[in-house]
Order: sequence, then structure tokens, then C-alpha cells
Amino acid sequence: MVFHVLTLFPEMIRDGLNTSVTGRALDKGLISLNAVNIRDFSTDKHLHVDDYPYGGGAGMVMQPDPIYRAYRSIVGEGGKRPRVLYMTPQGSVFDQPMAEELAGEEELIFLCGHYEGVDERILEEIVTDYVSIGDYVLTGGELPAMVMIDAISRLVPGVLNNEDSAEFESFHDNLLEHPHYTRPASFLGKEVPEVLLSGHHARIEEWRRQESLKRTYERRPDLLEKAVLDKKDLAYLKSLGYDKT
Ligand code: 6GU
Repeated sequence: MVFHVLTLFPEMIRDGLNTSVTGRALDKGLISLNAVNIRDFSTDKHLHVDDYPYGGGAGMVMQPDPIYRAYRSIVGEGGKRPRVLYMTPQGSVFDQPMAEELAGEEELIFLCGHYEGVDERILEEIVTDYVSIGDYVLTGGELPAMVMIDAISRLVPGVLNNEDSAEFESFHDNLLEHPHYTRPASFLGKEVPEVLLSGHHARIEEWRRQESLKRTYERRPDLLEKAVLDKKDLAYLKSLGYDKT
């Protein structure tokens, strides 16, 4: 999987992804990162990439030309055009199904805006998807691009050590994960749930399923609507007060 990022802060992108799981995936060549500095494509003698908004108003607007040239340095004329994701609070909200869908692409281009915005004409010309990471406003698209690259990378085969670990986690089946425990068995007077020490695998699995259901019911009841639940799950949820109408 190849991630291209068009940005004014390529170091932020590289530094943010060079560590931990994504850092190892980059080292192993399972993913690759091409952070392109839009400023390198300015033709202005002072390397300007922004200008005052037509019609007046506060702030500056990123000019279309350097972005277009940066884009053209990745995508040649006539070749196949990878999806271009523009990071904006006006986009569709990124979620796990979107991460899964994007993980099926061979190549993705992220466009990170700054200042008050980006000239509309370059967006019309190259952007295929408008994506937000949530309902709050950030100063630029770099953090959203890194969030998305992280979420997509962990779905690329080989990136996580354990083959199944991507599958059995929060949001798999739209349920939150059960709690985890490790040594010591007693910490600040708090004991590890006894069933986990029992070695009884069937009981452990049942306990984990119930904890997962309880947690989802308590913290994210909205997710239960989309969860795949069997009769036993529903009976347990009912005992907690969940009323599926
Ligand atoms: Cl994708 N970009 C920016 N600039 N702000 C955001 C966002 C994206 N998602 C939420 N806020």
C-alpha cells in the first residue's frame, strides 16, 4: 500500500508515522510513505503557496497551482488516477468500514489543507473523496491524514504480528472489546477476575463475550443496533436492562 501525502509539513507526517506499528510496517516495506512538500512546487520567488481570498475576508487561501504541480509529480498524464482524499471537517466522517474499504486500494493520495482553506478549483479538479475525522475543527489536515493512514495500515496483511488481531478488536461486530489483565494477579488490592485464572477456556470465552456486551451497552449503546447478536447475547443484555424494541 502506497500513501502519498500532499502537505506543507512533510516532516510532521514522516515523524508521526515512523514509530511503532506503522514505523515497522514502513521498515518492512509493507506500506510506503511519500510525503510531498507542496512548497517545493511553488514558482513564486519567495516560495509562497497562499494568497488573499477573492471577495475579501480573514485569512489566506492555498493557491491551486503548487498543489496541482505537486499532484502531477505523483500522477502522470493519462495514467491511472488514484483516489485523492481531501481532509476537511466538511467531509464524510471516517469510520472503520471506510478504513476497510480504503485498505483495498493500492495507492492513496491525501491532500492536507492549511490556512482558511484551499482554492475550490483544485479540489474540483483532483479530489475524489472529502473526509473528516470527527465533528471538531483542527488547524490542518496532517493529523487527520496520519489518523487515517494508521487505521488503514493496520488492516494491511502482515502489519499486525497476529493474523487475527485486527479482526477481534473493538468495532469488530460493532462490539467494544472486553477488558484485559496481566500480572500481577493483585494490584492495589484489586484482583484479576477469577475466571481468567481458571484455565477453563469455554467459561473464559463466555465471560469475555458478556464483558464485551456489557461494555458496549454501558459506553456505546448506539453500536448495539448494528451488532450481530444471538439469543444468548440478547438474554444477557436483557438481564442488564437492555430492551431491544
Ligand atoms: Cl479531516 N481536517 C481538518 N482540517 N479539520 C478537521 C478534520 C479534517 N476532521 C475534523 N476536523
